[in-house]
Amino acid sequence: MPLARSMSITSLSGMEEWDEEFDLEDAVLFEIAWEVANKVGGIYTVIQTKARLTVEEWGENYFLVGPYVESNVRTQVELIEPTNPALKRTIDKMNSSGCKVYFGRWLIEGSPYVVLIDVAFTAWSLDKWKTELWNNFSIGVPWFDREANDAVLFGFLTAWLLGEEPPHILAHFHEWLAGLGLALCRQRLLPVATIFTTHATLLGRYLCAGSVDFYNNLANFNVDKEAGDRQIYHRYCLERTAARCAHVFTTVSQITAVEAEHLLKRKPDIITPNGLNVKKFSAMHEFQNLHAQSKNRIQEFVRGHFYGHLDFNLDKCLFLFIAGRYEFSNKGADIFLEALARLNYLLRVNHSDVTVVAFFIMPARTNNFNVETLKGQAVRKQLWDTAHTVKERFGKKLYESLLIGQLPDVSKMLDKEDFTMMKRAIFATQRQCQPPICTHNMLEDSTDPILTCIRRIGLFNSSADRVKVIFHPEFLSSTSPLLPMDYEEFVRGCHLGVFPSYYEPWGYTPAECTVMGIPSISTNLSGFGCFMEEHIADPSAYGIYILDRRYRGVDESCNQLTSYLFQFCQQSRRARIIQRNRTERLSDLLDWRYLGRVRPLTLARRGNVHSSRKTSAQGFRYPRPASVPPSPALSRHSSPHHSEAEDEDDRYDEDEEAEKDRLNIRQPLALPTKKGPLPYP
Ligand code: G6P
Ligand code: 1S3
Repeated sequence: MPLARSMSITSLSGMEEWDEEFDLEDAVLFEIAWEVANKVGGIYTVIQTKARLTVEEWGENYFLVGPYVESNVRTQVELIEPTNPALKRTIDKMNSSGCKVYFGRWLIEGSPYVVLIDVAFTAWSLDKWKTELWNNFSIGVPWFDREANDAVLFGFLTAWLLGEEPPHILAHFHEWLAGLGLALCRQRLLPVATIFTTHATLLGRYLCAGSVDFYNNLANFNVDKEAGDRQIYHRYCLERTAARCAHVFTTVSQITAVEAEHLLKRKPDIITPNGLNVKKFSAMHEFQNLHAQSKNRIQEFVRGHFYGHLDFNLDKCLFLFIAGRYEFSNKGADIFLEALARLNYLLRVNHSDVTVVAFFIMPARTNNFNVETLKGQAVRKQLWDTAHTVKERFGKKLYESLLIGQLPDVSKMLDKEDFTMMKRAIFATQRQCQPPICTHNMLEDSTDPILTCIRRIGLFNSSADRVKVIFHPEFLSSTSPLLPMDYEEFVRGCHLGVFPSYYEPWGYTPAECTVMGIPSISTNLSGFGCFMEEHIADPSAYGIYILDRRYRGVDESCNQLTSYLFQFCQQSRRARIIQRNRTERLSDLLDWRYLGRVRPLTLARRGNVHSSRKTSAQGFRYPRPASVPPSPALSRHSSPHHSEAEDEDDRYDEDEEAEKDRLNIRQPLALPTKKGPLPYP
């Protein structure tokens, strides 16, 4: 039986002495994760956004520990000599014993120190450490699981780093990939106070991705068998060991706490919702301007992508998107596509003049952009250049005519050459095929879940379709030749983020939308959705739509999603602007500064908590916007239902509305001083 199962979590071996001598000045905080300076998923965002505040709090005594990945280090890390003498001695010793450990500053806000471990360099120890893992924990890791092998190397090297010359150490480990280091600290009786945060359970992720009624069967799963059936038993053991051994076990949402209790067999001691590093603009209109600027850039891309088929009004075009790790059903891409097909039907039968372009930003295996997509942008550029050249020539003739005191003969301003140039450019826009769905050449095109679903529902970007789909199977980058925007710019330019996840412990994507003032759809199975439902009286009035995936069947949820989307498409521009203002006002709620980060010191001082399972924001509730009339019949602005005509005699002035809301909301949220009270009672 793995040690974790038999080890009592209250046996805080090695900690008693540490607790007695505890002095804040001496304490050093290590935060250990595979995603330190290494973007894989959401944990990167947690650590990166929290860094500035943690550095403010811990100063020179804060160190992040992650894997050494050369390409990341070249672009994100400045390597320097270790600043802490004890840590320097440890790193020197490890390096002279056949390891490669680097020290540097991660070039993000707060510039935290990072210790980066080259696990591959120590692969020669793998067999020895696996034997030790088996002897001490009864966990056997198969040779072919590269990720688990890395986790073993990373775990032993982390424990070596922490155990060599331990000062008063608090070590916060994230997710199973980093968890073995924690278990080793406990097994070796190191005087290290440990915290383990799970951001998703392995089994939860795997079970949800299959055809399992997950939430109704949480208590009934035979966890060992389920893990074995999916060939992840060894990974599961590593995860469960870390959760069981930690002095303090945390997770990011209530829903994942329940999941962890059943699947990892330990109830989290505290729930720590994820925050963001929110930057507020001094003027409200500033983020609205940014929306307009970014939207223009997306429109440019769309002009190129749909060249030859631009038979829709871009001014009446709404940009929707889903983004994240490519887990087709876990992230709800399946029901989003189905709802888009239904929306397409509704917009068509209602003769709507709105066109929806839905972007899917989910990385998959590709061998680069496809020719047709690149050609689209080239054609657009050529048209732009042609228009520019003709404009220059036109301007020159006009100028010369004015110089000699004559009004120009407009019919002669464009000559044959100009017309030939323009005709040639127009001919180049002719196209025999439909605008592509996918921007890249997919390696698994015929089996790809998004493409397969699109083939089934028939959303092929045809002229008659009011809903167009663009699948960009790569994360966005400002250096892309196709869509040169980074993710933040892209989100700002969109109208609605759609994240109908089935499995989502937290869900950063809708949170990021919120702080940028972009409405979003999440679900009551996501940590974020539940958190917002708990803390906001009328979430949809703030542009936070929460889909019911908990108590409804898939088809019903899909209908609800379709109705949210259809209602959103019926909003006037004015209503969208007001809604964005409201959404943006929620950003304080998601700021690390007010969200009460995991205070490792407090947790560690408690040694171990007797499970209270509280969230740091418990009790607080955002009121509905003052300007939303209480009766649903009058509540036009809180509901996207109302029509353009209704807007004509709109009695809400945007500024007046903002002022009412400010008086209602800002007051209770008067921001606390650093040491002052949190806005949550
Ligand atoms: C922002 C800009 C406005 C623009 C509007 C477009 O609010 O400040 O100038 O008209 O965005 O909103 P829409 O929802 O149509 O993209
Ligand atoms: C996980 O990343 P994911 O997208 O694989 O951790 C994130 C940070 O806690 C969380 O937001 C997300 O729901 C989890 O799924």
